[in-house]
Amino acid sequence: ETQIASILKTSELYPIPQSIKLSYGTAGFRADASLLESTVYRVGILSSLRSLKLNSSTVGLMITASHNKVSDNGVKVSDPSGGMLSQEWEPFADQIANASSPKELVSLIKDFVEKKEIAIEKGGEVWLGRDTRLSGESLLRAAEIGVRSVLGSVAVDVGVLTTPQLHWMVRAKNKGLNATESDYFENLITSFKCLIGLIPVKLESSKLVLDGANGVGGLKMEVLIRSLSDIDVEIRNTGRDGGVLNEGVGADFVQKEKVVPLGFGLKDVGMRCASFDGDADRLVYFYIPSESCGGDKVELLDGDKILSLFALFIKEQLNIIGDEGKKCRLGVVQTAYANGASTDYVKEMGLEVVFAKTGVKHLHEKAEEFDVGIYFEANGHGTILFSECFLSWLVGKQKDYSEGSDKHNAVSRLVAVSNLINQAVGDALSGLLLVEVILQHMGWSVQKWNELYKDLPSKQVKVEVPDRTAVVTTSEETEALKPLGIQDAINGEIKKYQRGRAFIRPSGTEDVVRVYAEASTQEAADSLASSVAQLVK
Ligand code: 16G
Ligand code: ZN
Repeated sequence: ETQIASILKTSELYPIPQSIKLSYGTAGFRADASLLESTVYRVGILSSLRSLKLNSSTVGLMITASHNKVSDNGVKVSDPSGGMLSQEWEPFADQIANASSPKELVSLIKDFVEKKEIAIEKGGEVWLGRDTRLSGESLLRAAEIGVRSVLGSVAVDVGVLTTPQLHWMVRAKNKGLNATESDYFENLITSFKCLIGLIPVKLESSKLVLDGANGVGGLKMEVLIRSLSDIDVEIRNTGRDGGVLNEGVGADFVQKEKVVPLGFGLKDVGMRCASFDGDADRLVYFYIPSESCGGDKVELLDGDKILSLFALFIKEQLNIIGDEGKKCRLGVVQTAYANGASTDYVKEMGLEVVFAKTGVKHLHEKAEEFDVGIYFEANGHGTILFSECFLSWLVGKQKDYSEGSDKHNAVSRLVAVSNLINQAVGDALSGLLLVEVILQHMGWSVQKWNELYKDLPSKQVKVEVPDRTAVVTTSEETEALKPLGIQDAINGEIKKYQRGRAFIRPSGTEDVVRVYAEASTQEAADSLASSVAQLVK
């Protein structure tokens, strides 16, 4: 009874705004920041319950709207594993976020607690992080009040962080490891240095120019590079020079528009450049090919290219280990958005490729089925997962092989990669360090890396429709099952183009249907995209 009173009382502080319908969607709630206090408060309650359900393990609550505009904000939950909130709990998240009165809220919670047999006595623990958005401060207070309104639960403000830092810290905490932000940095520094130390022929490395999207990632990178030699990074768009978060900058902008972010131009022709998104869970690389292109078009190295580089490096180490290394099931997970040329490339390397629905939680799940599973979305979100079993095999081999032998070095590299790469979730900081060390290992420039394969020209458009749920796709989103007949019509268009491929899917984050098309020339891809868009209208 006191529990119910507690929630009734705090929920009066956070009335739900009129006329807003929220959905947890692909990766949490997002809306104009001014509308979100009641939502974040309620997600605070959910996080406490999630912690309680899992024996008071630590749960993470992140306040960010990622690559979206600065006036937006959002909230998402990290499960104790460091992965995304279990999808089983998403409907409950939707229900309570939309509950129209304190009474309805309390009754939904009561039913859920009974159904899931959650014991409220012990108290849960929730770690709260936020990105650099100013609206994050008051939203964080709302989250704290939500967490604490579940009696006995504690809220820990872990400050301004990247999304992947919070996921990493939650994962480490629940594994009983050191889990502060400085432990995160320490871990990156140690494993990076280890990989650098294992480079066979070390050349002088060239400068990298980083676009921090005027967000949290650039700031954290500044801290990180203070402790790193062997890498020369110039960071632009830190947000301190008056730039606005995600406005004309960042990984999402560069990947979608294929033009340079603000602060980059002719002076950077040929330089190796990279962009983070607003909460630093996405990474893309690019370079400006030549002055003759006007200095604003970029050659993009997207998530698919990063994935290909990682796959190549890991495969090389397994080959060095020899027959025993070949037993490792190395696989790749992509989405329908992956450039067809990248899929061909990893298949030719002899790797297994599987497809997942858009959204990190779907890729992550499929990558867990391999000994080493590499997943990436073309937009730059991805990571590498090592199975426990394979990792302990590697650690055992480190003892068997003699120190300094090729096999010992290869095994040590793989162990270091497993520490460097964030296994909770895709992480722009750790991904960047891994790209940098692999390029140094290979002795490659960004241009050389780009030549692994040539992207097929592609085009994306969005179509506004009265009801996007009318479009239903197969589980891999490569084909539309509904509206009836539309897939046949799409296939009819595809047939007209050399290397043509196209699909439609309802967005998980916006009220639109997305169209993707690729073909052998840019003109053909554009034209295929527009004819498919016509079919959707
Ligand atoms: C979310 C997803 C991203 C996905 C995008 C698709 C996470 C952390 N983020 O931003 O991976 O690519 O949604 O958006 O899962 P869409 O459904 O609107 O195309
Ligand atoms: Zn993001």
